[in-house]
Amino acid sequence: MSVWCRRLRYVWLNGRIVECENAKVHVLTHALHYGSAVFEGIRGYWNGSNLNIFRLRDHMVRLVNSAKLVGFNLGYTVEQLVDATIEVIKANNFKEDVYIRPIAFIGEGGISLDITGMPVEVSIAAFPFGKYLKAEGVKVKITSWRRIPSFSVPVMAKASGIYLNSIVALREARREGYDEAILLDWRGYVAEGSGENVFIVRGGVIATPPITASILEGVTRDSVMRIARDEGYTVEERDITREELLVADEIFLTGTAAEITPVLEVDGKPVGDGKPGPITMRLKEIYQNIVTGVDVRYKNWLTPVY
Ligand code: PY5
Repeated sequence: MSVWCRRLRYVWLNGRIVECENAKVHVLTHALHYGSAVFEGIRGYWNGSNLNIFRLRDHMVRLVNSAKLVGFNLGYTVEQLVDATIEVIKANNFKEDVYIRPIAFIGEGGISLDITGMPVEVSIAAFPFGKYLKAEGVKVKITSWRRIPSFSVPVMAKASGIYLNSIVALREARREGYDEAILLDWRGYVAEGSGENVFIVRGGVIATPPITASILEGVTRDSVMRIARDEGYTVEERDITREELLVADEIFLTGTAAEITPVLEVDGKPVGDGKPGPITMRLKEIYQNIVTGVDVRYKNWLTPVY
C-alpha cells in the first residue's frame, strides 16, 4: 500500500474519482524521466465550519499557463479543474487544513524528447497538511547554486524539471545546518527561495524581486503585495542585491506551503535583531485572518468547499 493512502482515500485522475491505491503510473512514464510535468500547490483552510480554498482559480490559471509554456495542452478548462478540486475534497470529506497538489504530466508516450501528440494525464490530490517551514522563522543560506535563468527554461512555468534546481539548493543548505536556501539569479541578484518568493523591508519600504529575476510569479507574493499596499506600505518590485539581504531590517519568505515565514538569519548573520520584524508579523497576522475567512475584505480570494 502507498504511504499516501493512509492520508487520503480518493484522488481525481483524468476526469474520475479513483481509489487512492489506483492512482498509479508506470515506471516508463515520460514525466518521471524528463520532468515533463507542471503542477500546483494550493491550500485549503478549515475554519471550524467550512473549508476555504485560497485563490483556487488563480492557481489553476497558472497551471494552464505552465502547460502552455512547456508546450502541451491540459485538456481541461480552469473551471473544470476548479470543480474537480472541490469534488475530490468532498469525496474525502476533509474537515481540516489541506494541501492540494494538481499535476499534469506527459504519460506513456515513449522516450522521445518530442512530446508532440503524447498523452497528457492530469491528477488532483489533496491531503491534510500543517506547517511547511518553522513558523517562528528560518535560517537561510545564500546557496552556491544559481536559479535557472528564464533564457534556458520558461521558469515562469511551475514545471517539475525546474525543481531539480531547488532540490540541490536546499540539499546544500540543509547539509550545512540551515533551514532554507535563497538562490541568486544568473546576474547575481536575489531570485527566490527553493520553494518561496523573497521580500525584504528596509526603512519601512517593502521590496521583492521582479519577474525578470527568473522567479516563479507566486500567488502568495501577489497576495502579500496587495495586502501590504492596502495597509499603506510602499511595495517595490525591483532587483535586490545580495548585500541588501545582509543589511535588511526584515526579510520574509512567501509561498503557499511556507505562507509568510520570517527569516531570522542569512549566512549566519542575524536579520535586524534576529527576531521576526513588526511588518512581517503584521502581514502574517492579516494573511492568517484572510485565509480563514475572518477578514472579509478579501473574501473573493476564497472558494468554500461545503
Ligand atoms: N517560488 C518557488 C520556486 C516555488 O516553488 C513556490 C511555491 C513559490 C515561489 C511561491 O509560489 P506560490 O505563492 O504561488 O505558492 N512552492 C510550492 C508551494 O506549494 C511547493 C513547495 C515545495 O508553496
